[in-house]
Amino acid sequence: MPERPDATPALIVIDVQNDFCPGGALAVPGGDAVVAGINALLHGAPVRVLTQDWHPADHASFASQHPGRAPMEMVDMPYGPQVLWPDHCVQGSHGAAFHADLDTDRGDLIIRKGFRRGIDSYSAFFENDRTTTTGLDGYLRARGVTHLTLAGLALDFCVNYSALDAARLGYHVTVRTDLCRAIDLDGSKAAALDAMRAAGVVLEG
Ligand code: VGL
Ligand code: ZN
Repeated sequence: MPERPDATPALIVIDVQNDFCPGGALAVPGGDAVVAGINALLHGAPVRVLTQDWHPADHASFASQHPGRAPMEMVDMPYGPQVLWPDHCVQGSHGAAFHADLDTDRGDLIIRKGFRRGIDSYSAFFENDRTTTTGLDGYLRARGVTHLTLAGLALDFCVNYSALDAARLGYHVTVRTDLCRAIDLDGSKAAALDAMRAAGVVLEG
């Protein structure tokens, strides 16, 4: 993406939802600790996007849909390997709602993802087939956005995939690691940090 003199930065807040916070169905350790810092960022950013993991109750990423399989096991989907998760962020449920203290009123746009039964969507930009778009790239381009700051949950899944896609799309990407928390499944946190660094993502915090 060409550099513009009026380069507009956007804040992308990833999946700060009840199910990823302590007590939730797919709780990320310390997930709720990011809320206050993200609220502070929301007050300063010119463009503010929130993402919301938003699955039908029979979503194919749920272990409950695969008889004999348990959460955190891997399966092969038509689009590649997929972790099986506990049921989480079911559309309209309390678990899918944003953390009550997150200042969602500050958001310009909410991108919901993972709403197609057969395909998971970690990234804010593309579903896990890496080609089905969420529409976010078009929105950001239309608003002249060139620089992104990402924060939220989980560092090693949705933040990581979003940051890698954003870098691939040509955005300048900063991840506020102090305002993220990781699931850390089989070394996934270290792998995510390495992958983001290798893609030119700036890790801050
Ligand atoms: C996420 C696993 C499944 C995330 C979403 O927000 O990182 N992780 N769905
Ligand atoms: Zn999910």
